[in-house]
Amino acid sequence: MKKVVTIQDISCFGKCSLTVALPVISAMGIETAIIPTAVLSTHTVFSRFTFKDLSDQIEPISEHWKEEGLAFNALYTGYLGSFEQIDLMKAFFEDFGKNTLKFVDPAMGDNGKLYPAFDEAFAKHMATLCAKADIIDPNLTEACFMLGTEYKEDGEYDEAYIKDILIKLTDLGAKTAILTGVSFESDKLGAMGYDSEKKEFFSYFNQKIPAKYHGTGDVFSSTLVGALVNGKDLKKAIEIAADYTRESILLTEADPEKPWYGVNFEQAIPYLLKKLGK
Ligand code: PXL
Repeated sequence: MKKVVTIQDISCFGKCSLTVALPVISAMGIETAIIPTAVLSTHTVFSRFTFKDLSDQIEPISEHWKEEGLAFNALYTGYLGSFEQIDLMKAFFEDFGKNTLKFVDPAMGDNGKLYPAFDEAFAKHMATLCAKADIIDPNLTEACFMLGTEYKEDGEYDEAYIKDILIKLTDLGAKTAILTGVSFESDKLGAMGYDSEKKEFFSYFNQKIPAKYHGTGDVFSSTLVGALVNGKDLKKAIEIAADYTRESILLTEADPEKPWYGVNFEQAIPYLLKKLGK
């Protein structure tokens, strides 16, 4: 059985990070190990969330795993809470990253703003972890903060702006960069990527739903990792991830209670497995 390890916080309520990655990757038929970096009562967009840092557990867990000789088909990092955790991830990549997909989702912000816990210096430090990855998938906000580039809203940018950002992202050191939440036409949304080894751009767009929900980046990244580990090529994996994320948003919009804090990825799992050919 293929094995992924994902390293991010556990927000006990709110549907993001590990409470998305664990069920989604498991549903895709992959054993999913985790290292929780922190425990929060909710994600940080709720007010008054509790926060217990678990950074001091990362090294002992990884030391134990080294003694056990564990190995993974992919290492996937998401939301990280401190400079120290970013450095711990670099060490983890050194220890477990040989001949293994190293995937970094530099989850730090959206809609032109960083999440409450972060500032520009943190984004610059996250860029140093992106440098060690095979694939990174920031949204435009995260990319702009990491690069110190001007952020533009949908409708204000063109393909040349996105391509320039993609090249600069791979110049940080990652082989492939994928920008999520890209929209060149008002009714289309998707992702554009750049493979710096093949010097090739690629993209996938689907019908845009005019709604913003929390945790969609985590649904997208988890699905992308799951699809890649299932042997899909990058373009197909992006299509699966984008369509599953869209389906999760559609189901959320159809829910009379319409939670604002996360998407209905759970009831879209049959759709995901069909797309995956399972
Ligand atoms: O969805 C990204 C995410 C993950 N973890 C925590 C968050 C967020 C976004 O706000 O607050 C704790």
